Amino acid sequence: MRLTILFNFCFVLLLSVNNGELINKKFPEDFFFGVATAAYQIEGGWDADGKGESVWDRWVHTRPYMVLNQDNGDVACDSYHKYLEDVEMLKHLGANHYRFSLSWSRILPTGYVNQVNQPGVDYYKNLISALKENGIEPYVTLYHWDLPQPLQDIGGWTNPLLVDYFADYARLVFSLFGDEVKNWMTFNEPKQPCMNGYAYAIIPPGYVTNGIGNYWCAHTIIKAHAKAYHIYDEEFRATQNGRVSIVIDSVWYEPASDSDQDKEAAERKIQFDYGWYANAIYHPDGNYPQVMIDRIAERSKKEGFSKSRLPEFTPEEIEYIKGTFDFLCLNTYTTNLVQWTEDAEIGFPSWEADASVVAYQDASWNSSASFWLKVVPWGIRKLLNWVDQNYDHPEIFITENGFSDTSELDDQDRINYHAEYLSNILQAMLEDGVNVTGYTAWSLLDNFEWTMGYSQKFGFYQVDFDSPNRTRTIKKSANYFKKIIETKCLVDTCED
Ligand code: PNW
Repeated sequence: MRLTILFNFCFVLLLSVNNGELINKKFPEDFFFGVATAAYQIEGGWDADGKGESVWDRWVHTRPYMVLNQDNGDVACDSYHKYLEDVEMLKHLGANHYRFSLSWSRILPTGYVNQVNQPGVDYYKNLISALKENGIEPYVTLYHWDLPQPLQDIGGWTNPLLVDYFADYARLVFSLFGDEVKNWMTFNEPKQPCMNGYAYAIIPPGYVTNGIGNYWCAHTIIKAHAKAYHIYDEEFRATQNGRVSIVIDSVWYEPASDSDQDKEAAERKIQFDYGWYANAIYHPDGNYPQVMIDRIAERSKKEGFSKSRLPEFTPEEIEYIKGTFDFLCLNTYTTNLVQWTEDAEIGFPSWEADASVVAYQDASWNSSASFWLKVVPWGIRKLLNWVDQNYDHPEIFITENGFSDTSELDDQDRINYHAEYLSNILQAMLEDGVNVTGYTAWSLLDNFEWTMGYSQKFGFYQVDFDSPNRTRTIKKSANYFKKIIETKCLVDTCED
């Protein structure tokens, strides 16, 4: 008996020092486990029952070659018609919450509140009721990149008028669904549409305005978020009692070496990347990170601009925006290494030149099907600690984390990914004191992965995109995740 205990003790010690092994402690009983999706990636029904055209509809129909295999989201997983099957899958998983997004154009076909599409409203009402009937908490994102095309036609997110049009939309959905929905996220990962849409032109609206348009895109979105938050606060919180936040994504930026220069470069990079969106909202002082303000002002001047390319918040705006969150929502998938380098020469302005650091991934890290997604479980623990320390120990809810392959039902790599990332999250909680209250796996089911079409699979359920039925089939990882939700434990048996 003693020997076995001794043996077990050594074994446990061995496990805990061996990076990649799993913690055998339990997540708290009230920890939330769920899964996420987004409207354009799963719904289909792109013009069904009065839905208006979004920028993604316009993009895939006019520039089909911009998506791998010319795939599009016209039908996607057909969740517009098959949402009850999705709810059945969520029930099987035992999900505590389901994070999904609303299609703005399905509710407001013109983007403006002058015309409400009742079948669109009913679709979300029905989905929300089905979730509530099954004890699954809806976590609802207002904007997951599918801007109504008419709002793009007046300039999209570079037009400050969108602050008010987004606010109108937010007020409407709070009033329509707020009795049932208690967790709201205004925007999903604004950095992705602002960079990929306004700098790199690989997603809609396809602009090449790096160093200017992407900064304005972010500026408008941050203000729109704050306005929606204040509307909730002033008009809905007292009766609806929910909470509102914004989802911002980041990779962890690890200094490539111990040198002070690499450490400074890694810190600068996370401020330019995550801090760009997060600082104004989550930091007790608000505003953009000082390093961005200073560097962009200096470079703009040298470039001959009359003022900084980074828009300015007025002191009133800084006050109005800061603190507009009830909990912090974080998406994260991977890690980059960062090396210091000489500042880029003055010339063509860009966000990259403004930051002037080298970021890359280690070729030895395990891969996924997505070129950007290397498996680096320890990175999430470091990122959580960084967020905890920089933003005054907030409640952190992980709103996305996941792994892509090219389609396996026996998806052991996905199981390993979630297990190892969750183990590092648990260490951040138990050993470092970070306040993480939820974990949302991307994704419930395989879906339209933007520029990569249907080639990269993130789901716990496979979808047969060749079949008109969009047949769903459970993967091995779904049952592993189900077991975690049931037991709050990553291994066979956990310490009590
Ligand atoms: C997220 N990166 O995007 C999105 O919220 C989802 O819509 C998407 O399907 C999912 O992650 C998987 O890609 C990201 O390069 C895209 O670090 C790229 C990165 C992060 C998130």
